[in-house]
Amino acid sequence: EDGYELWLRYRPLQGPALVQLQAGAKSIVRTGADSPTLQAAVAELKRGVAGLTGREPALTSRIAPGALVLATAASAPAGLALPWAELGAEGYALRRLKLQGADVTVIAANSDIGLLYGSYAWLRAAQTGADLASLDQRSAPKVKLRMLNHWDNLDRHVERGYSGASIWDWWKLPEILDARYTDYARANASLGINGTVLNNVNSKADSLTGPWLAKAAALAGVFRPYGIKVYLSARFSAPVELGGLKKSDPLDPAVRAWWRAKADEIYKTIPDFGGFLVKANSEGQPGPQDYGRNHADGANMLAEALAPHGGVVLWRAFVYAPEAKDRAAQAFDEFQPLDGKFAPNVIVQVKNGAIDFQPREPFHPLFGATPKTPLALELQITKEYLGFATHLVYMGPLFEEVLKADTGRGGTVARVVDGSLARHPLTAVAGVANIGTDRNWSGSQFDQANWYAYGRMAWDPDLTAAAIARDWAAQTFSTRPAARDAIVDLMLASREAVVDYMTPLGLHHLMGTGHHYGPAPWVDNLERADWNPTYFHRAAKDGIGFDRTAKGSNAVAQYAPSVARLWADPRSTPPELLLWFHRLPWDHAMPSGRTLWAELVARYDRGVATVADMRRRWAALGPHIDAGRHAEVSAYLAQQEREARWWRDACIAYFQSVSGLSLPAGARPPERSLDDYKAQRFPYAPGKG
Ligand code: BDP
Repeated sequence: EDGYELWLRYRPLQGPALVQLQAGAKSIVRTGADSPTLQAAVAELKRGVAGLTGREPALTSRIAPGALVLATAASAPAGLALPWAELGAEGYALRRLKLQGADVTVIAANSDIGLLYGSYAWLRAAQTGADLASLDQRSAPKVKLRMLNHWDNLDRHVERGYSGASIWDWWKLPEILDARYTDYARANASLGINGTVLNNVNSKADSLTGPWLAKAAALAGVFRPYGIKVYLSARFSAPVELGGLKKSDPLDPAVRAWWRAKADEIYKTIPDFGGFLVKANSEGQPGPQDYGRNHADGANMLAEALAPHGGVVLWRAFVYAPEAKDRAAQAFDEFQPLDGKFAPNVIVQVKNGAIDFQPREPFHPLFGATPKTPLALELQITKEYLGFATHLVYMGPLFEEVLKADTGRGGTVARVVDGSLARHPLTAVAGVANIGTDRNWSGSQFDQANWYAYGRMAWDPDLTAAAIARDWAAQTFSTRPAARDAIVDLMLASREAVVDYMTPLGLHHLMGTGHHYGPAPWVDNLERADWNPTYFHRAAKDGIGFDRTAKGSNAVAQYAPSVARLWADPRSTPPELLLWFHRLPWDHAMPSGRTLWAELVARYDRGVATVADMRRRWAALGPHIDAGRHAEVSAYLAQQEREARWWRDACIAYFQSVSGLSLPAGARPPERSLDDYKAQRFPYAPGKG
């Protein structure tokens, strides 16, 4: 096995699970009219059952014992009573029941796409050992737009991509449709992902020209049966670059007319086009502020162009200027005052934390602070700051941590994002994809789990990382409970490990310049202060940490009072976030009884030890995993352990050099000198912009 099949492997079941499945999937009955989406559902059920039992069920129209019956509310056979209204437009019910005297399994929904989602859910139940004889499940997505954001350039380089080139073979499109596009759609539909932004947020205007729209339309055609809409990142200055206008001022009528005409053209080519994602006035991208306008002016102009067609604008809040006194505070300062100023088809897309996809950040203070504006949560599935594809880090716990965070403004981040807190009908979640041309799609076997966990949580933000890991491990590696549970334990330990060996105790952005892979806490000479690790950790002889209390930048005051009160005081700040909010002396007493310095060293050590332990646990799983994938993961873990040590040693050597303190008793001295670590250069690291 090489991982290409992802979690849709459908390997033969054994024992009682096999007997049960054989009895419950003898035939497939379609009650409604045929459609490409239904064909996809039937094809997947056939493929899945054939793989799991060795026998492909036939498609018939006769309800007989052991049938799998696909029924929509409109096509439901007589006698089928279900809580249809609760399933909504995309939800499904799976139920074992008696229909016209026959014992059958019903996959029910209000729409064909609901039936497709239900088919995947039923196959998942079959693969993960659910009791099919008493099946009774119901699920509807809590978030409306469940999106992947591809940071794919038109030359197929993927910004922050660690799994090969872009899977969009632009040069050969629109004529040549790679079979991967269909497998991509299947994988996403199996999770409920229903939107994909094809191109990088650092975008080129070319993607909005006729030839490129034709390519996007070809992809949209492949994805349509799977319920996935295509979106594009729009370059704000396109009216100048493509339209020959003098400026792209959002209040200029000529500019507005250009975008309206562009939207009309797009919808002629792609009738169900989703809309635009925009990175504006961020890291050098053009935007409304170039003309003295604000983000709402810019977003609303695009929203006006898309509105007649039902399109939406996802406007990113990832902004920070060199002059800001605290990079973490700027997005809130710029966007919170605009609450209520955005058009109804605009969603502001906010990263999970206020800095930048770090191994750990407190939730972004904008969540809950803009009740009149729907906010999308942007997560980064590709592990730019968490060891690329080589380090095994299961991000489920990171996603869960932010979704469960209580904003102090009436609910958790999940309740902000799913719109229930402020009653927004338009809601979205976005994940920066980790997908590329590698056979295993994600650069490593375990990085598939991050795509999977993202999709499952986008559908249901209340799922736990542990439950998702169980499903994924069973579908991907082994249905034997002991093996599955051992894999899950290893996965669940991995996120805290990376925090420990990279940036413990609330430290952040200590990564090497540009590539963001290895440690470089010493860097202090970049063009912008807020790109320097020294800006973020502020370590010196007298202490370490970024003071975001009233004595410092006061960014903590952007949180709701109940949260701000806790985090403004080092005694009530959880150790995990301590140095994010506070600058403290090295001998500050920690809850563990250690000094801050000793605690820092202990956490770095713990991170390395956890990776060593993950390696041992994986080695013990050898007999349960196919040799190819087992060996591949083992090799990656060996590299991860070596690099966890590198992180630990380089950071400790550096912090020791500024603190002047000796190592706590018994701690292992760094393997090499600080100068050695500093001298390392990585000019050809993958994924840079
Ligand atoms: C940063 C990445 C950069 C992205 C940027 C963004 O390093 O490549 O363009 O985020 O989100 O973390 O726009």
